[in-house]
Amino acid sequence: MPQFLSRIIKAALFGTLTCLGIMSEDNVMLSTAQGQTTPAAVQEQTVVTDWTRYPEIAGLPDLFIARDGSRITTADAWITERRPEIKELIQREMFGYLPAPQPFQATVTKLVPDALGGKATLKEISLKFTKLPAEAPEIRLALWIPNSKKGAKVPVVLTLNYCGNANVTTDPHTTIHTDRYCSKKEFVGQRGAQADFWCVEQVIDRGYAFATYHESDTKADKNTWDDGIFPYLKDAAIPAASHPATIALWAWGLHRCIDQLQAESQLDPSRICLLGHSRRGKTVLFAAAMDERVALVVPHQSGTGGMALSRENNQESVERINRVFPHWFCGEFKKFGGHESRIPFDQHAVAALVAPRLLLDTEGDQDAWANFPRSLETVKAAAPVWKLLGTEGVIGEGLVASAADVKAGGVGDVVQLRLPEKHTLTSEFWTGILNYADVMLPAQPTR
Ligand code: GTR
Repeated sequence: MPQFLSRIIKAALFGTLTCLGIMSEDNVMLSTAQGQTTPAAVQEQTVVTDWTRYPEIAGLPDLFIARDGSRITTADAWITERRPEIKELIQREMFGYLPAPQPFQATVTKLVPDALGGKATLKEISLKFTKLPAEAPEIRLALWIPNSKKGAKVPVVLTLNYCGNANVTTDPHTTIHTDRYCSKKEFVGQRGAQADFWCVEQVIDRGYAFATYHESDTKADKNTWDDGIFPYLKDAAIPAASHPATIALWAWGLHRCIDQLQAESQLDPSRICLLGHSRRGKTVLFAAAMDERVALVVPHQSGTGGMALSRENNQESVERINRVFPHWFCGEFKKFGGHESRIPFDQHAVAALVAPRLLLDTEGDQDAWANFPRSLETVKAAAPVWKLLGTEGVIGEGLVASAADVKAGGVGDVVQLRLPEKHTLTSEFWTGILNYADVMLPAQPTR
C-alpha cells in the first residue's frame, strides 16, 4: 500500500475526520469544516483533530507501552514496533510528515584548497533537485575539510545556519549570498558575523570537517508557505494539519546534506554529527531522531519542542510557542496548548529515537528559558531505551558541568553538558562537544 494511503487510513482511524472551527487570538479562522476557505498564510496550520479525544496521561507517557497496549521488552520489539510507531506519532502530531527524499545533482561551485589560512579545503556544493521544477530552490552546502588529515576519512559536524554560509567564518573565500530570507537583519551579507559562535577553525584544528547550510534554502523562518521548498514537495494526500512545518523542512534539508556528505570521499559516513542552536536545536533533534545515519546529535539549548519536556514546563509553554511561532510545528500540535497532559508522547520519546546513537544535550545555566532542568529529565527518562538496546545509556545523574569533565568513563551515550553560559554557543561549548565526539565516536570509520 502506498505510504500516504496508509497514513490517511491511520489518521482516519484516529479520528482526524472530525472537523472543528477554531478561532485564534487575532480572530483568524484556522480551521474549517466542509472546505471553507482559510487565509493562505495559515492554511498549512489547520487543526483537524479534537484534543478531548486524546486521553489524559498522568506523568510521562511510558515509552515501553505500545499503542495497542502491549509492553515492549526487547530491543527487537523496540526497533520493529515501537520506534516506527513513535516516528509516525511525532510527525503526525507535532512536526508534520517529512517529505520523501529527492534526487539531486551535486555541483561543486567553488573549491579552495587553502581556505582558513591554509588549514582547510573549502568546497561549496550546490544540491539541485533534478525531479523538481527548475525554479525550485537549491541547497547550498559549504564544507570545510581539515588539510592536516589528508588521506584519512574524517568525522564531520553538520550545522544549520541562520543567515548564510558566509556568516559562519571570516574566511574570505566563502561566497556571500543575500538573495534568501534572513531573520536577523544585522547578519545579512556580513562575513564572519557569527564566527565566534561557530568556531569553525577550532573544529578544523581538532581534525573534524565542518559543514553548513542556510535554513532559508529550504524554508524561511516565518509563517508563509509559498516560499522555499515546501510548494514543490507538498503532498495533497496528507491532511494539511500534518503537512511538514518549518522544523521538518529544515530537517529534510539536513537529510539531503547528509546524502551528499555520505558521498564525499574524505568524510567518514559513520561519524556524521549534527548540531543546531535553539530552534535549530529542536530541528537537529528531530532530524537525528528520524535518520539513523546521524552518529551524534547536539541539540544546543533546544528548549521547548526540543529537549525540554512539554509537560510541567514552567518556561516556554506549548501554547506560547505555537502562538508566537505558529510556523515551527504542524497544525495538529496547536491543539495541545494548555492540554500538554494529552500529548500522546513527550520529548523523551523524540530523544529515545536517537538510541543507541549518541545524544549530547548542551545547556547554559543562565539560559532558564531553554529549561535545562526539564531537558535533564528528558535525558534521564529516555536513557532506559539505550539500556534496552544494549548500550550504557546514562552515567550517574546524566549531567556534567565542565568541558574538562567530558572524558572517557565520565559521560554516557546520552548526557547533559551544562556550562555557566547564556543563550549562545561559545568556544568552551565546542571544547566540550569535541571532547565528547573524541571519546564517544569510534576512532576509525566503521563502515
Ligand atoms: C525563542 C523561542 C525558543 C527558542 C529561541 C531561539 O524566542 O521561544 O523556543 O527557539 O527563540 O531559537 O533562539
